[in-house]
Amino acid sequence: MKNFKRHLITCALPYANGPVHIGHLAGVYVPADIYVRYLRLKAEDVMWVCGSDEHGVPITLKAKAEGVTPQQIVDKYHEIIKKSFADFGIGFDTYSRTSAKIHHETASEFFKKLYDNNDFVVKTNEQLYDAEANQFLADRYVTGTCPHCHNEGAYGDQCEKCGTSLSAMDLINPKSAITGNVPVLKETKHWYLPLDKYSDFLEKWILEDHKEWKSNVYGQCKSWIKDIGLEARAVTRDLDWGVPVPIEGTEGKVLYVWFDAPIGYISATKEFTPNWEKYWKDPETRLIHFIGKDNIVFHCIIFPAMLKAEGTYNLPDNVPANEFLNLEGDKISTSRNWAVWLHEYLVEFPGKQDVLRYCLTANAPETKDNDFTWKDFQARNNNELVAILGNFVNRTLVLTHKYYKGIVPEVSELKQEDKEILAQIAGMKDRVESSLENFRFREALKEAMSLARLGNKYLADTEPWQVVKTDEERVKEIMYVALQITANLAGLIEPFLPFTADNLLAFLNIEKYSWDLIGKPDLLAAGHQINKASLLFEKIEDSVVDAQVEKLLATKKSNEMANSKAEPQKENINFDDFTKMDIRLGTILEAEKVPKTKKLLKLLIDTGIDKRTVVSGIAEFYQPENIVGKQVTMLVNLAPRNIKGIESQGMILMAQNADGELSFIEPEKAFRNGAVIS
Ligand code: B3M
Ligand code: ZN
Repeated sequence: MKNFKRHLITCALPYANGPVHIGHLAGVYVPADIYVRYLRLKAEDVMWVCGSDEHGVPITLKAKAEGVTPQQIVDKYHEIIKKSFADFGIGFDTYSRTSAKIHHETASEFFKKLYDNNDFVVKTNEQLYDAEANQFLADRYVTGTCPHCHNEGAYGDQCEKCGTSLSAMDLINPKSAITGNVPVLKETKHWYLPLDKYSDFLEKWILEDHKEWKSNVYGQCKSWIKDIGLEARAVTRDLDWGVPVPIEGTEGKVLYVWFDAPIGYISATKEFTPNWEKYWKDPETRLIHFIGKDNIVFHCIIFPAMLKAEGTYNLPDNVPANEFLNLEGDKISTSRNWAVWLHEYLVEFPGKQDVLRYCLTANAPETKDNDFTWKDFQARNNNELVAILGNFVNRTLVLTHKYYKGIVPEVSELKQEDKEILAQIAGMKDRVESSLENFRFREALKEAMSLARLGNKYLADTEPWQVVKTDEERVKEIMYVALQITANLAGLIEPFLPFTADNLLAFLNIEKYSWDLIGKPDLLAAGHQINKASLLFEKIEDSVVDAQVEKLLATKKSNEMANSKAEPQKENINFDDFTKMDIRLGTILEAEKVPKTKKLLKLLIDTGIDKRTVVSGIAEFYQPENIVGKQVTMLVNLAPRNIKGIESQGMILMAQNADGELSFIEPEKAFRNGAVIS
């Protein structure tokens, strides 16, 4: 690999139409943060930029739904997102936003330059138009049936079910998301970036020169270039929210959000430092984009084609995109509220940022989609952070206070076996480093944790708490070694667990030190005084994670209720048919299970007319002892039927949900038994 002088790291700009969740962290921001922290510890010249993506249709739709302006939406979420990142220690050099003036200027200039160069092609064609709303239906303004998987809720830019990227005209039975109307066709003029012209360049640049890219990224690029084929892409839209097209006579048109958003990386850098050009234009700078897999085509194909056309910028050297993180077996979704929101997590688990960072890294969707479960979260906390890392550090610090009043003991020559233990640290550091250089963060974390495992095993093998009874000199050596391991741990875990590393440095009473010191067997000098310590991690009880699972189940339930479709209506009947049915209120007097059946209860009902027996298939949903005294709705003139040898004289009316669950229909006021329902 080429040796670069400096690094420019970007992270996908999150849409400011909702808060950020664990999927964002795991896919993009935690790996990037680990990488940047590592570079900073190495004292590299690094610039890390991000910001909110404040344009695009989802934002205008959200504003419409809430009855506010798009600006109000982005103002609100920009702050929430920015705070969540800061709270989790995601330390961008700058977090900007694409509604900023400097961004509008930068994106306009960029477009103008390509326009003046004749890099675009202009096309006039028919597009979907909502005549009532007086608006073209770009992207998510239109929904319909996906031509590939027949999902009825596909959007004009993408089908979320099968992942295919679509154009609005591909949809079957398109409908306006504004009025629900069937759109009409209307001519409009747009500017297109002719990606086909860049196909040869992209093929060489990616498929030949960047074979080192992650296989999921390389594979997707290959499929775009070789199988799907590159076509001209419209870079303007008929919308009133975005960067206005900087050409005369284009009122009502803005730049396509995916044209302006990646330029946001440039404007953020420009806003941050007057020296921005060295990060973007000096070939000695290494540009790396951290993104999720749905952004690959934009960062590996479209943005590079834009940069190539513009001509003065560097191209990315790597794009380490991750796959998706699921939550308890289901795709994370903002609209279905199926997510663990960062701002909510912090309220429920205050101070436990590193526990989440740890789980998301240990379980990162690096090569395939992965699942976050609360049980795994608990297990990793209790069995790894508490039992391995926390336990080792705690034992070392407590014993140092107990035996030496917190002073690192003086030792003469270390034993060979101790030297060998300490010598292992440098090897671990090298392996962490090489994993990080290859964007293998799970592997890197595992290797860093192996230092804590080593420390734990060392204490278990040497048993200073036993040896102290017989050989005080030996205990000094053991504690000296354990303390050196602890100090090294503070450095090695910093990229992954920055809050824990800070605590540990404070316990050890030392300043943050640079990466090249890690691996040294004498980081803490004899005679150094350490501070009082507390526990780094605490156990998470079953009840705590159970409550989180319950919360998700409640979400699932309410989604199902919201989404389940009513059955189609039955054929019409006339009024006489209806009046033949005698429906009354009655009260359950007795209830018992019908032996040898799973579903049946035998009920005695006071119908107001008489007391009679009814067999009802509700045993899976109601316990006999809980329903005595309940008032129910009952069809009393249903001809008696024999069920399991019992004569059932009528039928209790029940409501049924999509899962087949049954519910009594109770009157809103307690009327007398026998009251007629009509
Ligand atoms: N806002 C899409 C996303 O959040 C988009 C990323 C832009 S990066 C330039 O998935
Ligand atoms: Zn589909």
